[in-house]
This record gives sequence, structure tokens and C-alpha cells, in this order.
Amino acid sequence: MKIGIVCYPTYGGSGVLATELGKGLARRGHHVHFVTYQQPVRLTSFQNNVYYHEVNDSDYPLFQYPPYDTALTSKLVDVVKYENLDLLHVHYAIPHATVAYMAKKILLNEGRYIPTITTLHGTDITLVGMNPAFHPVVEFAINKSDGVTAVSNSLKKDTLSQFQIEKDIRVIYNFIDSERFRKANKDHFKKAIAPDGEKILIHTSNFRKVKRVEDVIRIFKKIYEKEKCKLLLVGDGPERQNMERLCREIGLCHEIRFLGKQEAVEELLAISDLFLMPSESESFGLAALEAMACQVPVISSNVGGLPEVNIEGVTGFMSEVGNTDEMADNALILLQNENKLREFKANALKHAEQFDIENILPLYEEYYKYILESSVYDYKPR
Ligand code: GMT
Repeated sequence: MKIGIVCYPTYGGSGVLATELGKGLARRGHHVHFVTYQQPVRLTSFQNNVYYHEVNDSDYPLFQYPPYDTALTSKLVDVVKYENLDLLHVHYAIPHATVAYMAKKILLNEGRYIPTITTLHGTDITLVGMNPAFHPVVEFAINKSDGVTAVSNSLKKDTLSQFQIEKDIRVIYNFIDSERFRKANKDHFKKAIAPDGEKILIHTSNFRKVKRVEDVIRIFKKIYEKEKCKLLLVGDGPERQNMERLCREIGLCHEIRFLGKQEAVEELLAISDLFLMPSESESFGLAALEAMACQVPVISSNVGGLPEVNIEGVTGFMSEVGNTDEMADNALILLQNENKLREFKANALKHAEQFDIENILPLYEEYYKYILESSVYDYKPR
């Protein structure tokens, strides 16, 4: 198949997932064309069957906001026509589902039908999509996609309750590449970060409000009072300054390392003992799954799709959003009991294996075939 993939090229979960999906499909012989405004962060080296098309918008002085949607639509029309694509798969509804619809209409006007699939990732529904500035357009565009997938049952439920959806939504879970996300021996890193054998806690995210990153630091403080440990903060984003201020206030800057955006996050996960994810909302929690694949149990909130990933009392523990006392207590249950920690690490790996890319890729391929066959009936030649 010749597949066009539209995504955000940045460190966010939707872009990571879309890029890994495309690379996986290319390994299985499909031709995958990424269309976005920047080289996706996980698309770092040459791979056969993978192509990248950059969208260039205009900086004409009249535009207060350069019309990216229009530029992306034009690029999609071009790529579908000249690369002879079979299917467009867009990740994150805003604005990608709308753009895909527009491209489809333009191509239809030229007598060419291109089926489109939208994958909903989370904040496009639960946060941004709910904003009245976007809601009617998002609802319309989802309904006009030939296929719609959601990354968890929870996100499907949220979508159906917040929007009038006429389409069937197929749940296809996010995945990890177990070859890459595994516990490799990185003892030299561990020694550098925790020279006295302290336990290492880790959080990775885009440091947005929804991640409640200040809770990460509050949880760490409570743990630290009982058990000497280190905290690694991977990523960057709007809450960084507030986090740094809080670290100074509680006097723990020397135990907390801000590592910024990291390419090889799996190397840091490999030396970590616990992953903290106290998010306000989380449709799936791909970062938690990546941690589990590296044998890192998860202390998280119990919102959204997290209970579908983190199994309470097995792969980690979950608490109500904001209950940092309980999250710290749960972390201590594991940090102060080597046997229990070892058991949870093994459980985390075992559960994560179900989400291996090799199990999930065929589900996308099968869905593509289904959409290609069924959407033929929607095609009405001019
Ligand atoms: O978490 C973010 O803010 C990034 C966002 C994205 O779209 O890049 O992540 C969402 O999609 C991920 C991949 O499907 C999910 O694992 C995250 O749970 C989801 N984030 C939220 O729902 C807050």
C-alpha cells in the first residue's frame, strides 16, 4: 500500500506514535509518505520505503497567522496525486482531520477518491477539541473521515459523549518497539546519577499543565523524606519555570536533574526504578508504556486510559488526581521492599509485551484494508 501519514513532528505522543507506525509499515513493505512541517523527531535516519514531504507555508506580511491548514491541504493534494497514494492516515484531529477532508474534496473534484482515516489521540478530544472555537469543525471532520480510530476505550467513550459521532470508532491501542524499549545495561549512567546506589525516579513529558508536573516534584519531596533518591525530569515545556521554582523552594535542586528533551529516553528508563505520571487527563499514556517496557513500574493518576495501561497493584499503583500523599506512599511501598519492586518490574515488562508493535501493526493493516474496501461505496464519480 502507499500510505500518507500526517502528524505533528514534535516530541508529543501522537507524533511519536505516528512516526513509529509509519516506520513499522515501511519495514513490512508499504510505501509511507510523511507530510508535515518539520522532520519528525523519530525520523532520524534513512529507511527504505519512507519518504518525507515538508510543508512550506507563506510568511506574507498580511497574515497574522500563516495559513498552515491551506498549505498542508495543497501539499496533500500534490502528494496523493503524484505519489499515487492509496490512503491518508492523519494523527490528531486538529487540524489534520479537517485538512484531510478538504484534500479529499479537492481530489474528488478532479475525479480521484482518497480514503482518509483519523486517529484520535487525546487532547484533540478531551481538551482542545472541547473548546467552542474548534468543537463544530472537529465534530464535522471526524464524521467525514472514512475511518476513525482511538488509542483507548476511554478515549472512544469520551469522544462519543462529547461529540455527535455517526462513525464507528475502532480502538487500536498505542504500541512500543520492544527491541528499542528494553532494559539495557547502563550501569555507568546509574553510577553517575546515583553514586551511592540511591533509587531513581523518572518523569518524561512535554511539561504542560495537563501533566501536573508540580505534583511530580511534590511526590518526590514526600518520598525523599523517607528514602534518599534521585529524580530525573526528561522533556521541556511551558511549566518548566514553575517546576524549577518549586525545586528551589523545597531545597531539593541537588537531587533533581532537568535533562531536557532526550533522543534516547530508553537509556534513562533503563536505569530508573519508578515512573511518575500524575496527569490531570491522559487518553493512553504512551510514556508510561515505554517505561513499563523498560521494567519500570508506574505511579500514576487513575484518569482516562491509564487504567488500560497501568494495572493497579500489578504494574504499579493509581490514585485520584492530586492525591500526592497516596502516590508517595505507594511509591514507598515499592522502593522500600526489594522483592515487591522486582515483582512489579517483571509484571510491568510482561504487560507491556502485549503492546508490542508486532501485535498492533497488523491491526492497522487490517483496518486499512477494511476502509479501502468499504469506502469504495462512498465514491460517487462526477
Ligand atoms: O500528552 C500530550 O500532551 C501529548 C499528546 C499528543 O497528542 O502528542 O498525547 C496524547 O496522545 C498520546 C499518544 O496517543 C497519548 O499517549 C497521551 O495519553 C495523550 N495525552 C493526553 O491525553 C493528555
